[in-house]
Amino acid sequence: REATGVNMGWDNVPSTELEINLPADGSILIVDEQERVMERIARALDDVGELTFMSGGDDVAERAREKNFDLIIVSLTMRNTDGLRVCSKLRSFEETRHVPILVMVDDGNTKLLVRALEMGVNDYVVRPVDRMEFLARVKTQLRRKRYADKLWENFHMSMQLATTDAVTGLYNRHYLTSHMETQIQSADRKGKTLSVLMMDIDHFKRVNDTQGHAVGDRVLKEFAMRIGKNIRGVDLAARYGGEEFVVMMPETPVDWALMIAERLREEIADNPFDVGLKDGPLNITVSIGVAASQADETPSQLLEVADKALYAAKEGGRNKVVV
Ligand code: GH3
Ligand code: MG
Ligand code: MG
Ligand code: MG
Repeated sequence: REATGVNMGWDNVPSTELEINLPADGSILIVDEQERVMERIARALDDVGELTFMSGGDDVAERAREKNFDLIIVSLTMRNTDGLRVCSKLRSFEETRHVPILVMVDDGNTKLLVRALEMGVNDYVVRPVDRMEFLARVKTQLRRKRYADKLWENFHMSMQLATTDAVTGLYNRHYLTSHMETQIQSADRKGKTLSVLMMDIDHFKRVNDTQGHAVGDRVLKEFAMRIGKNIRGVDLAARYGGEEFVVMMPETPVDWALMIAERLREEIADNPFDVGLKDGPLNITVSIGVAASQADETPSQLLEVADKALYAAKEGGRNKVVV
């Protein structure tokens, strides 16, 4: 899980109807040194999920880092403190920090229990364990884990919607300009140039008018793919407007950017777009304006220079690159 400013700690997940309705099953890791106890747990949790047993030690946390368990049950005994050590390790790794932990503790061993709770374990049962209570607590933890996973997934999805364009999968304009600001500053500091390409598909309205909007969308998708194939991993491609795209190229002198723009223009003009039309592939061309950053420039100033160059490319007859 990536670190974010949002606290997705499942302890803060409210009990809601949604949570109640979620299925209470999942993969459970059980850490106990006594075979007899393990057998009893296996019987109690028979229908609840996929069970894995380990007898303790440092491999426990390593194993949990590899496999995404939904719950880890750890036995704390008076005999050794290995269980506590396991809990502490689980809480220290990024991959296992959010996995719920349920500890089993001997009656009267409050000291050990308090230490475990302070470490951030989520729930406990006291030995001798009541089977029904145990089952109920396990199911609650599994349900809450499901709910937390769901929230996390939704959060990621909305983050993605906020940064990318649904038609092309490229970054959106807002994401581009917010990153460009820091990129220009970083280029200034290093004494390098940030270059941008501003492109606009030529006569795109004709595509829509003659082939329909759906085909137009397919052209936009294919166009985005062509961009992706012609830029480096460090470059950032964004859909800037309807049929306008911008590529931001860090640490790129303007003549390199010009070369890449020319290569892209040519590739598009020479290879018609196969968008599933029975008349065959469509001829598409693009006009591109190139600009390089100056010290203290804002993203909108830089983009305006690129836009002027793009306008000149259109005026010059389209299917051209102008710097
Ligand atoms: P030019 O060569 O001057 O750029 O001509 P053009 O026809 O490409 O330019 P214009 O700006 O007049 O038209 C752009 C068209 O892009 C108009 C609009 O309907 C279309 N368009 C904008 N966004 C979308 C979209 O998401 N899907 C589709 N299919 N069309 C879009
Ligand atoms: Mg346009
Ligand atoms: Mg236009
Ligand atoms: Mg256009």
